[in-house]
Amino acid sequence: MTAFDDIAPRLAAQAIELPSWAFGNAGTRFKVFGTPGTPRTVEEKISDAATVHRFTGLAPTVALHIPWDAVDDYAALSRHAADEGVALGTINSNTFQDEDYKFGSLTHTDAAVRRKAIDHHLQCLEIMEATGSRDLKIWLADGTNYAGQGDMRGRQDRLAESLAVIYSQLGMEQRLVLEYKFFEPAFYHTDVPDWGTAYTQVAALGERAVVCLDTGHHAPGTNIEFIVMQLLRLGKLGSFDFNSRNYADDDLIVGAADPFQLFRVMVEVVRGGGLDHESGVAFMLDQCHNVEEKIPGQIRSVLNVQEMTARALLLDRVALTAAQEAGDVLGAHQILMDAFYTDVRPALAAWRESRGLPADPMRAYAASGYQQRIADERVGGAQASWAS
Ligand code: AFD
Ligand code: MN
Repeated sequence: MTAFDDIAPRLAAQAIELPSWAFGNAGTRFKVFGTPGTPRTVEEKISDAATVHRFTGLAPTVALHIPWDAVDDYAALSRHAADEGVALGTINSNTFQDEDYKFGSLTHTDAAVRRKAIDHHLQCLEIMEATGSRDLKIWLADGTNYAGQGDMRGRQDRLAESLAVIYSQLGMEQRLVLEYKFFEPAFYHTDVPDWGTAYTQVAALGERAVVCLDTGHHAPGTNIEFIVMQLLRLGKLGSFDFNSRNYADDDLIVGAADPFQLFRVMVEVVRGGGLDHESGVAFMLDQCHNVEEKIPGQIRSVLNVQEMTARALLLDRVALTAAQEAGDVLGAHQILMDAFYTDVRPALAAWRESRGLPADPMRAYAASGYQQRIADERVGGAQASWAS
């Protein structure tokens, strides 16, 4: 039986990247609610992300979204992040908010539009040179709303050509991370709808092209942990965008809607070597919280990932394999459930204290006064939102 002390070193190495856009206002097409203290600038977003790291020790890097987080001086922004105790991470492109991209970006029939979208990604690569980022994350809203609206095969071919141009400009230490999503904002077909398409496209590019698995981007009932297993087995799992969903791409706190699914995902991550540094797998959050406060929402999220990772690491794999090979259906299931039902919270709390962190980060943040301070200080200016 694995004891908590045996897994602590692996937990200590865990790093979860926060999205800058999680700290701005978010909402739905019906309403975006603001809250006092919401950042107005990317610097303030980074300060809030760093606060999550300060209370949890789990979130040392912050992903940027371009052009929302565009600045004139990325070296200065990197210094600000370092002063706050974090570093800049993944650069997320955006070809879903420009009028020219109404009918597609990298897949568009007009070569000039495709060129514009490609150039945006090349600008992101230049930013990555300044920030020292490894990953260029590409999520495309490209798709159609009606049968017959577009030639799906021609779009795949143009996508492959466009991605190849971007890939050819990657630095030797950089990666192209292609994210799939089965629908929204397109409602008939999406050009990168599933892991198979993402895999096909990145496999054609080369070894530094990998797949991002956003846990909210699957049809209901999808066995997500099977995709985790397969992409790890193929060496093409580049990153996670963690969140949880009840219905679609709800972008809720990861683990909140279905902690058992998060546990099963982490079991396959551990089994497939995804937790090892050399795997290169990045663990990012991609959440936009509409009604809950942003910073505690992110703290809850990273703690959920930590808790399910701990439970997955406690799984008795020797006993499980023996039961599986013996065809002991209920015994194997029981061994997995024993790990899932292990309440690791007391051990995690004591372990945090032993490392100079608050035993209960949520309670410590609430008592810190940070929320009230930013509400008092951040008066005026335009609060950042998902679209800026
Ligand atoms: C939206 C997309 C996708 C992407 C994110 C940041 O659905 O998940 O990763 O925006 O661009 O959530
Ligand atoms: Mn995502």
